[in-house]
Amino acid sequence: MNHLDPNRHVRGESQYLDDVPVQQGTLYAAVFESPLAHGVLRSLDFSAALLAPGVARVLTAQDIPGINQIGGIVADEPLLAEGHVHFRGQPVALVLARTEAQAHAALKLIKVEIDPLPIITDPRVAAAQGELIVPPRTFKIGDSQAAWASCAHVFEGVAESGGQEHLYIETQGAYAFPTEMGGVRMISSTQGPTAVQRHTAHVLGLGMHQVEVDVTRLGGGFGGKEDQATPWGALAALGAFLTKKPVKLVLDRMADMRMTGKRHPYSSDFKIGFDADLKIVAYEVTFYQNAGAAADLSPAVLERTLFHATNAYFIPNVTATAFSCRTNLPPNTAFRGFGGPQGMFVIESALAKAAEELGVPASKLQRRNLLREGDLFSYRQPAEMCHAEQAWDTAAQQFDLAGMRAEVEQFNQTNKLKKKGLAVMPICFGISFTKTPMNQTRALVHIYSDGSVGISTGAVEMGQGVNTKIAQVAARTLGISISRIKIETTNTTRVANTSPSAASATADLNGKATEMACAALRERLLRHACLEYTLNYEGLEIHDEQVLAAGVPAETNWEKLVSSAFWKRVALTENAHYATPDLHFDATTNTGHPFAYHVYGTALTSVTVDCLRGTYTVDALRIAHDFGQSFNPVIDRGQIEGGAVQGIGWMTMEEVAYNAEGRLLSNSLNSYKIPDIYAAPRVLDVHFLDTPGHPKAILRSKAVGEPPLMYGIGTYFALRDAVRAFQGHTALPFSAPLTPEKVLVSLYPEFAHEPSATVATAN
Ligand code: LUZ
Ligand code: MOS
Repeated sequence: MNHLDPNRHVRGESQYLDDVPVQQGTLYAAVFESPLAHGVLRSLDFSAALLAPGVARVLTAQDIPGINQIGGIVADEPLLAEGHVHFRGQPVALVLARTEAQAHAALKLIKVEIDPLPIITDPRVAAAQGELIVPPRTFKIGDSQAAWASCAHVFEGVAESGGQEHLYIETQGAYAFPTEMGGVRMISSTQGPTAVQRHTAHVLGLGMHQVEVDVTRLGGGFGGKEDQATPWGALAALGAFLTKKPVKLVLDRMADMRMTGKRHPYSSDFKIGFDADLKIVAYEVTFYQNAGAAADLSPAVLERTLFHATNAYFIPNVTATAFSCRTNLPPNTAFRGFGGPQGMFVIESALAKAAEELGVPASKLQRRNLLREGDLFSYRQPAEMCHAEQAWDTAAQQFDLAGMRAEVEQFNQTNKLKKKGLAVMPICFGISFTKTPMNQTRALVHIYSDGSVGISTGAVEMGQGVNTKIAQVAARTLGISISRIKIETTNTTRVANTSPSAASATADLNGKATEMACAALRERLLRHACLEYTLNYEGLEIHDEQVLAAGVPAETNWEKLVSSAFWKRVALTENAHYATPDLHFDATTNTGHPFAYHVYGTALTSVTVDCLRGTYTVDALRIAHDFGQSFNPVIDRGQIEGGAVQGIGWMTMEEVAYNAEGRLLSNSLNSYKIPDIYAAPRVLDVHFLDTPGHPKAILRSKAVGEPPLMYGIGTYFALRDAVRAFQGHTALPFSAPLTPEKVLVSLYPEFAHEPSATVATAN
């Protein structure tokens, strides 16, 4: 079974937001952004813009009929700036014009006066000034403070990881239409149709029933459209509501890069202690998250950092504290892994530091401290059906870790100007929204009287293949061919109150709801078949084996059965609700059972560094991954490959750079580089671990969206290994991304200057 969509994509038949035929009378919107990162909004003069060719209206906060607020977890984010501006790129006004070019031309005629205020871009500076989004959180198990005394070895350090631009191929946008009842209907490129609906309703002062959001598919999301599709949807809807004309708003690439948030950069302090056997006794870590100028999803991202602070290791004494720090940057947001990768980078740095100081391979410390069945995480959920050691040992055997290591050492002994490095990266990632109530969804399944089937769920297709998986689940459960099944658009009027397609949980949640609805329909059809064909079987339990045994006439098929059920007035539509069972979490004690299950795996990474130029190649990435019982190995392998390469990008070449004024320097693809085919690993092997899967995973096929991103962290440590092989094992800072520029400086620390922004300036 392949992914159902790529043939259509390649032929250009797939419809994205910008492919929707434009209705006559459509107005195009362009956003006027704050040119300063912090200040008091003194005046806004758009009189000249109003007179410009084609301009229909200019909207500001004063035009909002409902409330000027789109904050989710914290109500701290206006749709359009009012009184103050808090980041460069913050939406201040919306121009509506007859063409896109006219709308953009009019932006240049708007004059704004802002009294500047001090700008903070560093999370530690923000924390020192008490600029926190929410109060700090601490996850604690055991007593790390008391444990230091019993440690044979203690190491401390600092680790920093950078931001990451989502760079979905389709930029943010929405197309809104006024409806006859005074509401709006819109097409939005969002992972969270309900979030767009809810906030738009608030902004317009309407009930949610007056706002319909429809999503066919996205050209990528990666978390960037979990919360941050909302402003563009609400702005387009505001325009349509006020002008009674269709309004289309699509961000161009540079506007998208400037105005939207990214992965959160973190700066963290760690302290780790071992006993004489090199078992980890205690770990203390403090995370400073750069949240940007508003909460967005930062508190939830912060929480997942704490959940994953110990990665795949068992540590009996942990104190992990996290600060969400308010800075004058665009609000940072969800990005594949959702804070988990940032937490894992720090524990891996701590282990690397310990290994370097002790003079032992990091892999020895890593392997010795892997989670085992029943071990408790700091939040008191036990590791159940734990495959951490199995993943490690399988990877080591399957891919000959010892042989890879020997090859690296051999190479390094015989080469002076090129060095190889190696790292092992185990992962453990919790599956479920950490906010328990979000783990629910619904599926609406229609069987049409001709036997064809239409399915609506809360799942948004963004290239990850969730529609294919849902169709497979339905085909299996109903016992029909996939060609009879259509997955409908994601629409708030068919499936309401949905969680975003996020947290790797979309196929599990919506697949389970689909399975439930299809199972109910199948049961009903079997019951009908018994009545039709086996009336003599009194008191028959309705199971398909028995129905078959009961001798359904050979000429009966699915179409005939459905048709006869219809004529007997049997209901052929079913709506099922699925909520992941047995989840709970107490945010006052930070304990509970927040995850349905965990996903495990191990990656081996080898790299070669050119020690004259600082450039490098990833020679091999070899992964043993816990898929459970994959029912679509093509899609699942694709997720592992794509996620791992995206993680390598975050750790190596993707450098989000702002200057001290809060201006994005890496504002285009000239200055922001993501991995291309040349940067991808030369060899990328994926081994499917033999694991049973989990009953809470759809058809026992475990979630695959986010976990593989963290394999990319191994590349950072492999590069570090190679650099140290060259320059004689001096201390290096733990600072990602490890760009070629940084590698070069690390190779020749004696020539290092103060680090400066390494990217080209903006145009
Ligand atoms: N979104 C969210 C997420 O709201 N809660 C989560 O736990 C989560 N995890 C990963 C990605 N998105
Ligand atoms: Mo996501 S980071 O699961 O939208």
